[in-house]
Amino acid sequence: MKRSVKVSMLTISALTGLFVFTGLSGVKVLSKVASEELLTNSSFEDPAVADVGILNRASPRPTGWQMFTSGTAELMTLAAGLSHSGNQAIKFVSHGVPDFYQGFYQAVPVNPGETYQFSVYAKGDAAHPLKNTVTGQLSIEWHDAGDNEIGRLWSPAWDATLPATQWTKFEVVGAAPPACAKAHCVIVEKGQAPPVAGGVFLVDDASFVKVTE
Ligand SMILES: [Ca+2]
Repeated sequence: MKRSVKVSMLTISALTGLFVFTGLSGVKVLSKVASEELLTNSSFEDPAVADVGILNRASPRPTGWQMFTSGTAELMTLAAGLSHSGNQAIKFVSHGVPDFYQGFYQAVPVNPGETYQFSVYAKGDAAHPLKNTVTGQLSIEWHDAGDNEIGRLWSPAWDATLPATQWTKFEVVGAAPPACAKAHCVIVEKGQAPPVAGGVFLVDDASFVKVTE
């Protein structure tokens, strides 16, 4: 009698174990879907460059990303050997021109009402620190099907206090508004007055993912 009870307890326990295991496995699959990377070339490894960190304006642009500037030269380049992961990062070098800006963006299809997170890792350069008004920042610009901007979210900015000895993660999270068709994931450097030329920061491992509750 006693023995039979014990066996049936074990059976229940085994079934419970199986149920938990299946549940965990289900959660794992869900979280994998939720964190699917929506950016192309998010680690800036394509194309591979031989540059070892010295600014080279002739260096190729990163595949999948669009560059923009306020009219100044593009002081942004793929840099090898200075990465957060892989071998390459993007190196931004500041201008001394008041109100300059320069950056990269990638356009990604999104669904209205869904929440998305855009993040990057950034790092300073001890030999070429950012000075005065020079900052870096992320934004998500929501666009409708006609490519009109219908909203914009900003991450915290980084400035002269950005650590040069470790990578710091920056992120911005928000829901795509009604009628939204695309998100522009923007990494920008800005300087008001007076910015100081020659300050450097690196950016690597950009990520744009759908966030599930
Ligand atoms: Ca990389």
